[in-house]
Amino acid sequence: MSIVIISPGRDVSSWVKTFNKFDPKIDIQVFPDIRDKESVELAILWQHPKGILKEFPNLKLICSMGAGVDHILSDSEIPLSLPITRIVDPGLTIPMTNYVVMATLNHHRQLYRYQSNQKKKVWDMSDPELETKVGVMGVGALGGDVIQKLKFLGFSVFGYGNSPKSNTDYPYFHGDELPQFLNNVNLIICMLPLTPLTENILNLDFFRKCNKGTYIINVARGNHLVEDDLLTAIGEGTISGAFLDVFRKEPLPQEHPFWNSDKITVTPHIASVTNPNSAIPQVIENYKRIKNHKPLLNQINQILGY
Ligand code: OXD
Repeated sequence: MSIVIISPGRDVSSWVKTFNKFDPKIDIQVFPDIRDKESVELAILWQHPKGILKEFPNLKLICSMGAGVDHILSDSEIPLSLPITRIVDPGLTIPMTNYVVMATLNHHRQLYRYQSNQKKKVWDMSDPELETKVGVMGVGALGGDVIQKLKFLGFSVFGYGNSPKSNTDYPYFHGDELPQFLNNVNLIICMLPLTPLTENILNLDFFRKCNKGTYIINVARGNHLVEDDLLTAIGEGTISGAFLDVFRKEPLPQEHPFWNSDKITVTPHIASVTNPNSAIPQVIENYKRIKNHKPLLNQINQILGY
């Protein structure tokens, strides 16, 4: 009985060490050095080679190494009968919220304007706060925390998601209520799961429905954003700028226009990085649960895609 970690190109030695620390009896194999495919019952994945899971005939559970599962669901050869879990962990949630709060405050308090004024030795006290009404798209574990912390800081916050929700302590819109949601906000934080419904959602048509000068923060997936459309929308003034942590192609290619845009801030997909120490206990717990036929923690719905 063993666990396989498949995450090509990523150093997973800290994962192996941490598994050993929590439970030295668990046998861990790391792709591509697989000793015994038959013994593998649990696969931990990040950007695995598509189709590879059929090489493990006794697989019972798939775990994402992170919060997102789009990288797993894009493998059409994964049977629907195989349960998939994701990581939900304060070690992911708190850094994500801190990142989003930083990006929101930078925009609201115009840090860039003061940095540029300092270089020019300009003392300009006008308009020290931009009126900021925040819209959070995706109100799950991560988005929900962002909403509460931004509300605590005094922002007006609106939520948007796929399904109806009642009893939220913030105005919530769903499905085709997108235009009403956009009407209320001028800073949009994309925290949606990537599914066929949300892919390319941040496109020119979307931007043109936004209030003029809306600011975009994307910490979800690069494929939510049509990158050329963002540049067009910034060029025409519909969108004032963007703070982006995720891109269609990562690392962001050297020749990409985002690097040189003074309206776009680029960070290298670091908003929230899974910490094996806080994430592995739930993987071990699920490993035990699957053996004992108990309900799993943080299992996703393969049809909904999150
Ligand atoms: C994740 C990520 O899904 O790091 O956790 O993007």
